[in-house]
Amino acid sequence: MIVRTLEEIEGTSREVSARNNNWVSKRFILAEDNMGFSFNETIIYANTETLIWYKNHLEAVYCVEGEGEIETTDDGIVYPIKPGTLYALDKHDRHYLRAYRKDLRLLCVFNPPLMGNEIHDEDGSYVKSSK
Ligand code: 9YT
Repeated sequence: MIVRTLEEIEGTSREVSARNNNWVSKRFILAEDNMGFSFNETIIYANTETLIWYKNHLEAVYCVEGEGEIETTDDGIVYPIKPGTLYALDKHDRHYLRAYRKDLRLLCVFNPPLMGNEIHDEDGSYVKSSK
């Protein structure tokens, strides 16, 4: 059984910030936990826009706080995000993630699981994990 709290994660290597400081991710479950997925709480800071393209991962995202939108770059469709909304990047969809005037608090599941130290590279992806 694994039991972890936010307080235990904050200030450790499981708390990872974006290079541009658009987000912080608290990584509850990682590849090393051998669950087959990873599970994070991510705060997307208010009034930010982040280009994301997970070429090597699938991600499901559930919003529990805040308001924002995603815009898929292939077709320009904008999907509003508010508490209770889930989106799943089942086609490795390249997209902009925007938080409006309040921080977005998102619960994120990745398959394959994150190793732990991933931050977005210049095109918004994470490198392929070795697991
Ligand atoms: C929603 C999203 O992908 N935000 C970027 C951070 C990512 N969730 C992570 O690494 O935890």
